[in-house]
Amino acid sequence: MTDLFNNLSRRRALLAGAAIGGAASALASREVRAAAPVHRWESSYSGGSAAAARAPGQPGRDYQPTVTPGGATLDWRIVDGVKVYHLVAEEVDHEFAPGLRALCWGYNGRVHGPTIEAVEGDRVRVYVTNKLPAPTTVHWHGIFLPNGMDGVGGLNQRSIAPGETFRYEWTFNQSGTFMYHSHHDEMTQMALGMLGMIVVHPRPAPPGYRVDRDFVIMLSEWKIVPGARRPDPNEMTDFNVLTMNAKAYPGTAPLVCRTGERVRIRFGNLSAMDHHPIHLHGYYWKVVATDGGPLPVSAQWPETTVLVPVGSTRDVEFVADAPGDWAMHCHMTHHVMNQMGHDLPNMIGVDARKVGALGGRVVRGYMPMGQHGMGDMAEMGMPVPKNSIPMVGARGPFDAITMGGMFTVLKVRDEDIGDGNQDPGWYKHPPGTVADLARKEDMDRDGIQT
Ligand SMILES: [Cu+2]
Repeated sequence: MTDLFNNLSRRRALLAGAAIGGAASALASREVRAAAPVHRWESSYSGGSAAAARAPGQPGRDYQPTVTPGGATLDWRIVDGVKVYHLVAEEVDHEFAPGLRALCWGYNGRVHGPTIEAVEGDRVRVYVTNKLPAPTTVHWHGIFLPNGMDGVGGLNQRSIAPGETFRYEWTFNQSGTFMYHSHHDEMTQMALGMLGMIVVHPRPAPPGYRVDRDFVIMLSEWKIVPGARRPDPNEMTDFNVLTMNAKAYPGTAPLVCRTGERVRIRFGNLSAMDHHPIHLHGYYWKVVATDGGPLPVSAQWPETTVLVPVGSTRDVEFVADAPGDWAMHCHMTHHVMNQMGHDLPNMIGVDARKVGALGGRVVRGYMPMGQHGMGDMAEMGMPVPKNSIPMVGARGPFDAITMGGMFTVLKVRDEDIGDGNQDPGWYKHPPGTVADLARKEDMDRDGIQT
């Protein structure tokens, strides 16, 4: 018993010593790291000084700029070797898709805010002006910075009152895909759209880092009651507008690239409650990084669907070697619907025409589920209430595309696509490569009886 007690005491003493020693050595290593180049795999503290900063990274020379389809990249200017950015938090009348607008909260006239792009070693100063009627802050998700720059209202700073401008400043001592968002009244402000992406390019770029197309996509979810002017931040489960860069299909921008190009897509997810498994048709990609940094090559894994959990980023890479129009979407089927009412009665197999007429007399604009499913609605071009979008459906090159929400198209073309910012239209399939009515002689030959 005494031995056991002694052992425990000694163990506690050892642990205590280890903790003190550990803290001291951690501090020491931080100082060493401040002077030496930081290894990309290690955590590092950028410190409050500009000592570790390098000359501001320049597009073209130090990095290939990213593209945020349907969005934008934040402008900056250099003042005395520091990259200066300005975010203005404000109300924005935002279009999610043709026919659906809502008064959201965003940055610089956009929902979501523009992508902040920088290079490892950049000293950055971000001014945040609050033009909202409520206090706000900005948190820089995944970024190593001095604690007082972390942006958690009340904990790291006082909140930015309406009309005030705050200054945030740090040195990027890491590279990767990160995010920013309000960290004051998070539930309300994030549900209204106060999110954005951050991309920090490595310097120097390691072998294989440069790609031909580097896309940035923020995933989020909203509750917008058909006809309402504002998203409802109180919703916890029943989201009805699912977006990529705050656009719902058919409002999403396509990803355009040329056959053979190397492509990276950086996904971030700041949805309130849902993770999104994003699936690309026609390819597999490699998951190469998270918001914790790049994965060693030996740890990268191939997938056709990458799960992007809430509060995370995932970078995927592939070679776009197959021309065509390839669907890319969240694989949760309710996340590719628009303004779906989830308390609809199940009408599969029911003659919906009679019920629809009855319902229309009681509730104006009543829309039952189709007798054969939701595809009926896309086919019929169902009328929808003012300021709302059909649950499914956009016109495709063949007939209705019965998907909405978190859906877009990767358009890979053999021909010149310019800077890739123009939609090249629908893919023109080589003759004989499109699924179509089976010919009788083929079915006879193959023993297919119908
Ligand atoms: Cu989803």
